[in-house]
Amino acid sequence: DDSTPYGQHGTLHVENGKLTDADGNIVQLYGMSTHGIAWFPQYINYDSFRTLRDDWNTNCIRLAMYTAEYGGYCAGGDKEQLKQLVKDGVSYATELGMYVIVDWHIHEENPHTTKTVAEQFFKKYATLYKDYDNVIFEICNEPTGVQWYTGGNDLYSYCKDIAGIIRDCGSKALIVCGTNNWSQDVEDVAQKPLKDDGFEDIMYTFHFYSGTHYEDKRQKVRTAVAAGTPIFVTEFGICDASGNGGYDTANADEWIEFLDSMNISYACWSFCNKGESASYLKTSCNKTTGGFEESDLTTTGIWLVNT
Ligand code: IDC
Repeated sequence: DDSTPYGQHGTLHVENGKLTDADGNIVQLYGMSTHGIAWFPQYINYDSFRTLRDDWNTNCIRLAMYTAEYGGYCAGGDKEQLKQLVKDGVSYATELGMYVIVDWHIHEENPHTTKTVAEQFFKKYATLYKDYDNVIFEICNEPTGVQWYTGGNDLYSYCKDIAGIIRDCGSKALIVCGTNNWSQDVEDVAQKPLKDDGFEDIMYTFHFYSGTHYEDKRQKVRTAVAAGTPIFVTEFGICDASGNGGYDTANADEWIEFLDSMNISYACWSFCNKGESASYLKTSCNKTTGGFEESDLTTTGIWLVNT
């Protein structure tokens, strides 16, 4: 069906450091990230995703599943509920022909800590979705305290092992690897990219919040891109890095222009009504299935619609 994003672009690949579609044309994904699905499950529904696709002109949705915090998959969260939300989210996105990122939302920790659980998780979902070309696996949102490459228990070894499991299950899905320091040290990947081990269709993530991150961080991205590292901004915000505080929309515009100039894909944090700057919806907005009006939206929501 040519009218949907997946219908138009089909299977994604990485070629010469860029994301390409089934015809080999460079493609950019842009869209939305949920907040933690454990805390805001109500936005995972067909009509809300259709609104994001049709009214907000996006082609991708990221399902953020925290691992460590209370309610997280490895921290007392209701695993059955979380798995059901992932399945529901993937199935609505698939029906709508949208790309969908399954995000193992490591937050401020070394992913090796919960690697065994991650292995089981990705084994299950890589097998289940091996014929779903619209599914993207993000295998560690924001690692900290672990270098990309040391030759030991580094991020590279984590990513290589998880990517190996995903491929062994028969999945050719696009895989997005986290980078050290809240997914900012993206320039380090060039020392040892997974493609040198024969892996295909692997990208690396860089995250920014425009109220906190400026030109020096853009320089990191430029350095990485110049080295041939394929980048996907799976999360950004237009406020400060706490998810709250002041906005910098002028810097956000500069970031988007910068990413567009390099065909880098991006997803904005976050689709919920929590009382913080990053949320698209005001806390007073109880709509969860679309029909959002300007009065329902925060500065983030309005900026995103306009962008
Ligand atoms: C924030 C949420 C906030 C929550 C906090 C801790 O906005 O409501 O209390 O996490 O769970 C990230 C992370 C993302 C953060 C976001 C804003 O990936 O989980 O969400 N942020 O701080 N990296 C940089 C900023």
